[in-house]
Amino acid sequence: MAEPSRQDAIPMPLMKRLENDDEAIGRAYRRYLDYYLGRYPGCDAVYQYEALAYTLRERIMADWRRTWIEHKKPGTRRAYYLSLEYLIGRSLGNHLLNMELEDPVREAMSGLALDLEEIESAEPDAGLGNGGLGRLAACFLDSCATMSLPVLGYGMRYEYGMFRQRIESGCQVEDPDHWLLDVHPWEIERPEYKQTIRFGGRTEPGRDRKGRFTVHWVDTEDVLAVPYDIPVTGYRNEVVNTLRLWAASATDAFNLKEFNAGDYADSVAAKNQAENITMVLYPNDASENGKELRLRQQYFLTSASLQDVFRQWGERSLDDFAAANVFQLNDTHPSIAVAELMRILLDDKRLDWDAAWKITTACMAYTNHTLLPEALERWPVRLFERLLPRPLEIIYEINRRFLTEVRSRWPGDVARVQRMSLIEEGPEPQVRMAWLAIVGSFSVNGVAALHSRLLAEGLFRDFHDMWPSRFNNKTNGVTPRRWLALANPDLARLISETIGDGWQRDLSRLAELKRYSQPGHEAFKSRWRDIRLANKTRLAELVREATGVVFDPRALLEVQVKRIHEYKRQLLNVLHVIHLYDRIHRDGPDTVAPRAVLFGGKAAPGYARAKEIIKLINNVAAVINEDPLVNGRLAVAFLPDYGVSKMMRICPAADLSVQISTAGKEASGTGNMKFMINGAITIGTYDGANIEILEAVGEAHFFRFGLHAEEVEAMRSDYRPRDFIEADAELARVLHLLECDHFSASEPGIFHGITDSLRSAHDPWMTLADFRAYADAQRRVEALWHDRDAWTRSSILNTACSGGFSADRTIAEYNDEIWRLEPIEL
Ligand code: 26W
Repeated sequence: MAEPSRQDAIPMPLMKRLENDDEAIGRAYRRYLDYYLGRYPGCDAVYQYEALAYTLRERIMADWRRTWIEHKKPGTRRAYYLSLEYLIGRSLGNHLLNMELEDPVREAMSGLALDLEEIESAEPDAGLGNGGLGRLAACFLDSCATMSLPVLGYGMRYEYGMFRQRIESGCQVEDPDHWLLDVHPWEIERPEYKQTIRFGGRTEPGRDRKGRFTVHWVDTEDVLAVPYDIPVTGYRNEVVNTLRLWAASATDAFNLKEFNAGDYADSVAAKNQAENITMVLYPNDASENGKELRLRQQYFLTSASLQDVFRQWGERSLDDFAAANVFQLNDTHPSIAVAELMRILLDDKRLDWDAAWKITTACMAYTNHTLLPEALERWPVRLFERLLPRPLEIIYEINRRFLTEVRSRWPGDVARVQRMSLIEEGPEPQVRMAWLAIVGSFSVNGVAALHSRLLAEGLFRDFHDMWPSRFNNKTNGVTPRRWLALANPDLARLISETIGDGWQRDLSRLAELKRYSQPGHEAFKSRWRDIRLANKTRLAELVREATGVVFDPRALLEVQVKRIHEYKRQLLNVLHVIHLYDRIHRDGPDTVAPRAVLFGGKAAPGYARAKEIIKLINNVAAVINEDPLVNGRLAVAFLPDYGVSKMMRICPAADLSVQISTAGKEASGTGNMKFMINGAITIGTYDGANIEILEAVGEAHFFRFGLHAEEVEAMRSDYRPRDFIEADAELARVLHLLECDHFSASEPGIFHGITDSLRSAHDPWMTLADFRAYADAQRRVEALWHDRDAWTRSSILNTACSGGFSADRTIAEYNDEIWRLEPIEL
């Protein structure tokens, strides 16, 4: 039992807000630099950034405390976002925007002859995520704070975030991202709230004094979880929510045992093993690799967070717990929360099973982010048994009771029972984490309309049969603060001058821009184009510095940036690029519209094919960029180390957003939304949120192509790529160029693995089936590009119709239908 701490006994006093004028800010900055950091004005930019961050942080404190006091009020229902990933990026500019401090800070800095932009770029990206799922978590926190919702983020304080990517001889090379090495001024360590997390050991059944059955989990190896709080400011509403990240630390008891045995070195080694838990983010985004350390991470986050919630709950009656707390599980990664909440209620709080289960299933909600079977988490029962014997027992009991229910609903349906069991039988029995999440939650959602429908009809069908009302859709969204106001300040200013402010909190107001796409608004359109051209010029500089490739800012800029994966079909894009190159050689350079094609994205280090795709892109780029006949009509670049800050430079510049996954495979996509909001037009398949983007902007302003999800599945059993090649001489030539080593003259044969997979009847991504449709759609792109006014009109309409893709809309739906929180009033 936690002893009541002193700080809970004394009420938290309100704090005075600090002065926000440029003089006060300048003084505070110098105080931090000189007296706290011991640096002087000519120091490294990173210390200037650090001093400015502290200056800002102290200006966040008073609001942070006021928000916390509201969250702590006994009647306040709160939600907890449990996620192994938060892809935050930089924070300084975001806080400046939210707190309306851009002007005084810029002034204060220029008073010291410092450049704010330069200082901002010294901040390292907090890259605690792989891709879409992690960035979504960060966008959601931003929206929750902006909407004054009492939501706490719980996550992991990885020492090393997503690896840094370099390109060497066309290949990806990974460097560790030791982001905490320099400075991390945003976090506040709170060791007073540490928790103990148990692993291993065994369970001991017994009876308590009242004769009730008990289980003790004993002989465990314990690890400490130490929380670090990061402020999440709302947009101009004085709300500051909290992201609480856990770091692993060895317990003293653990060390002492070894130390007393006289083995100092072993004790240090054991300490390392404990602290390894939060050492590194796993860089896989689509296939789980079954590593023990990963399961340790999942349980560590989940147990620490749940215990932290109970610490705050204190001795209040558990009858009110479910009315006051709701947990949103970001994919199955934290789904062990179902068993852990049961464990706490049964073993620590001494509730009986039915009472505990009632609370658990009233508190948990699960979001699925992928249909790919290889991404579905399963853990070997044997591993579970060794690492988490008590939670496993609880899972067995959940399963026993659940299957009894299935059997009574469908008597004799043995196959159904096998399909639905939380334990997959076989030579190596496995725990199915998605099933655990569904059984233990009152809400299960997908992240776009198509995805949610496919879940209900496919992967989760049996569960949908059983509990149809549990399933729902929450189409993803992105925060317009970061992705428009911050990333594209010139466009943001034009929008505010045209329709007024307010769109930052109510993105549907962008619809007022529609009329400016009509004839008669030539001044607006020409400003729109000028801003986009300036953004493209800036991006071209970045591309040239990073790759040496020269992009003409006036060329059509086509962008595909996202994790490298076969289902996302970067290969289809490459095939088309080769086709453009072939057209230039056959018909002459003047027959194609001038284009710049930008790729970016990381490959999971163990995903060999994804790495080959990066190599292919770089080889194709090298040949095309060097070809004198091409002469700049077509330029291709792979921008290394794609991440949040790179995207903030990229999405305001793109003309064409490439979203070409095999239909039915991309759960939602969120990059597609960032491009749309900034006025790019999408070329895309009928997949994920593309469908909703198309519906919002209209067929005329979206280049749709390719098979639908149903057509893909119908064709799969009889997919004959040869037929497509034989029917399409242009496709045949593209494949020939690849196979005759035109792009691999000094490394013959290196791309045969890729071309063989494209030619295979078993290619799961059916890339060649969509080639012709894609090339035709790209012809439509060219035609529209030649009509400058029509393109501008479509571009404006894309922004104007993007209001529904604000994360604020998504969070409003989560709140109305799942969380049911009241906004706090300050
Ligand atoms: C177990 C390893 C692992 C790690 C991460 C498996 C799967 C994941 C994520 C589900 C990958 C991911 O980021 N999914 C993306 O989530 C986005 C936010 O909902 C969607 O927009 C993307 O379509 C989806 O691919």
